[in-house]
Amino acid sequence: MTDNVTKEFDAIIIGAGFAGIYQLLKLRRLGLSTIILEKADQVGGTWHWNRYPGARCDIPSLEYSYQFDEDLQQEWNWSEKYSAQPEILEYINHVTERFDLKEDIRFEEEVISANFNEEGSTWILETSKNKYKSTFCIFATGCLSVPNKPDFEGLENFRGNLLQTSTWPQEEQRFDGQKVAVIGTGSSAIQSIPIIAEQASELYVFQRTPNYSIPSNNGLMDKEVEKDIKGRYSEFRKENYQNGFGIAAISDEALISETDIDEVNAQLEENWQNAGLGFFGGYADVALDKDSNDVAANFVRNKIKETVKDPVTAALLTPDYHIGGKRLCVDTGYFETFNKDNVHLINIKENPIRQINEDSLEADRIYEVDTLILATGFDAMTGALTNIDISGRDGIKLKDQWEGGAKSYLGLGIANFPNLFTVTGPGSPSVLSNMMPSIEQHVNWITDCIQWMMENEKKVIESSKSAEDEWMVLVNEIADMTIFTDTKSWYNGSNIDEKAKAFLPFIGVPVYTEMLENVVAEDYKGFIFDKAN
Ligand code: N01
Repeated sequence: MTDNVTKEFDAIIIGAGFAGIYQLLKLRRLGLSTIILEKADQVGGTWHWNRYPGARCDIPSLEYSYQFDEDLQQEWNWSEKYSAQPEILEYINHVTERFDLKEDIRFEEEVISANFNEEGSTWILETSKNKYKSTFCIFATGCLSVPNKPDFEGLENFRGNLLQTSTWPQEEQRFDGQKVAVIGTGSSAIQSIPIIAEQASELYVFQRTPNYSIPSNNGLMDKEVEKDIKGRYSEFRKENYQNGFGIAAISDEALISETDIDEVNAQLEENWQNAGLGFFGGYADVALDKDSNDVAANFVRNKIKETVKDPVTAALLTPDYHIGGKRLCVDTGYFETFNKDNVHLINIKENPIRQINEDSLEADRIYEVDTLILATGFDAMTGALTNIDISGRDGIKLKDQWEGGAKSYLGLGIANFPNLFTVTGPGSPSVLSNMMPSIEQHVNWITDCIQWMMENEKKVIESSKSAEDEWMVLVNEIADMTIFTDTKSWYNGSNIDEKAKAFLPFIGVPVYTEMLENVVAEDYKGFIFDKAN
C-alpha cells in the first residue's frame, strides 16, 4: 500500500547485497542522505537467497571479501578456503553492524517502479509500501538475482515439495528417503547434487547441457597462507586485480601453444589439484585460441572419463564446447556422485521434459518424485533491471530501450536515464571478474563522480548515446577475439529463449580499469552534464 507522504533523499540504493551496503556507507560518508530499499527481510543479496545445500563461494574467501577497511580485512577470519553460504552471510551481517548501516535499510520494500521526473530532475520510486523522491538512483541489484523459472508444461500441477536453488527456504530442507529430481546442471546444481545424493533414496538429475567442473579441494583455512596474505593484503589484492579476470592466477602469461605438451599436462594437473576457477586462467591462450582451449578442455574431459565408472554416464557428462564458454564450475565430489547407485542422469536434450504431473516428471519415461528442485539459473545481467518498471527521459522505458540487447556506458550509466548508476552493470567485467573488487571499484567510482558533481556544481549526469554505442562495440570486439561468443550461455542471453542474444561482460579487468581511470581524468568523458530538458 502506498501512503501519501513522499519521502525525500539525496540518493536511493536498490539492493542490500555486498554492493548496496558498501554504497550506503560511502554516500553516507560523503554527507548524502541515503537509504537502501531491499526486497528481502535481511541483508545479503545473492547470499541471502541462494541457501541451497552446498552453496559456497568458488573464489577463495581471502579474495572474495571487502578490502576498503584494513581493520576489517585483518580482523575477520574465514574458517575455510572457500567459505560456505552461512559464513558469507554472517560476514555481511557483521559488516552491516560494524558500520552501523541497518538503520538506513528499508527491508521488505520491493521497488516496483522508478520514474525520472524531468522537471525537477528527480527520481520517483514506488515500492510495495511507500513512495520516494531522490536525486540519485543506484541499482545495486546484482547480476544473478532474478530466477529463471522455465515454463514446464504442468509445473503448476506438481503437489510435492517444489524448490528453486535461487529462492531456497530459510528452514532446513532434508531429503532422507525421498525421490528427488534436480533440473539443471550449472554451478548451483553441481554444488548441491553431491549433498542431496547423500540423503535421497533416488536422485534424478535432468541435464540439458553438461558443464566443465574443477575440484575445489576445499579445506580449513591454512593459517600460514592466511598470515602471509594478511601480511601483504593490499599488495595481494592489487596483484590479483592486474590479472585478466581479477583473481589470483597461476601463470597468466604462459601460452599452451608455445609450451611443451608434457609440461602443459603436468601444469594442468597441478592446476586441477589446486587452482579451482584459476584452472581457466592458468594459460593465457585458453580464453583466446581454440586449439589451446581444446588442450585444456580435453584434460578435463579425460578426468571425467577416469572418474565416472559407467561409460555412458561419463559420455553424457562430457561437454563438447569450449571450456569456459559457459561459466566454469567448481565442485566437491560432483562427478564422483554419479558412481552412486541411487543417482541417475537423464539426457533431456535428447528426451525433453514433456510434462510435469502431480507427483512425477515425464521425459524418456515417467519419474515419480517427492521433491522437484529447479536449478535453472537466472535472467542474468539485465533481469534485475528490466523486471522493474524504470522510465527515463520522455518516459522511455528501460525494458523497451534494451529490447534488442542491453547497452550501457562502462556498465555504470545508461543513455536517457540521468542520475542513474548501475553497480557492475552490463558492459563491465562483473561476472567475468572477482565480483568483490569489481563492486568496490564501481562503488568508489560512483561516489567519486557524485562528489565531483557536487564540487563542480553539476546536478545531472547521463551517458551520451554515442559513448554508449561505442562502448558496446568495444565490448563485442573484445569478446569476438575470445572463445566466449560461440557457446550458448547466460553471458549472451542464450539460456532464455525470449531474451536478446547479446554478449554483455567486458573481458579484461586491467584494460577496463585503465579506461575507467581515463574517463575520470578527462572530466568524465562520454557523460553529459546538466543537459537542457
Ligand atoms: O545457473 P546456470 P546456476 N530446461 O544458468 C538448465 C553463479 N553461481 O544457478 O545449460 C532444461 O549456470 C541449464 O541448461 P543449459 C555462477 O556465475 C556461483 O547453476 O541452458 N534445463 C543449466 O544446466 C553461475 O554460472 C556460485 O542447456 C534448463 C541450468 O539449468 C551462475 O551463478 C554458485 C532450462 C542452469 O545453470 C548461475 O548458476 C552458484 C530448461 N528450460 C551459482 N533452463 C558460486 O560462487 C535452464 N536449464 C559458487
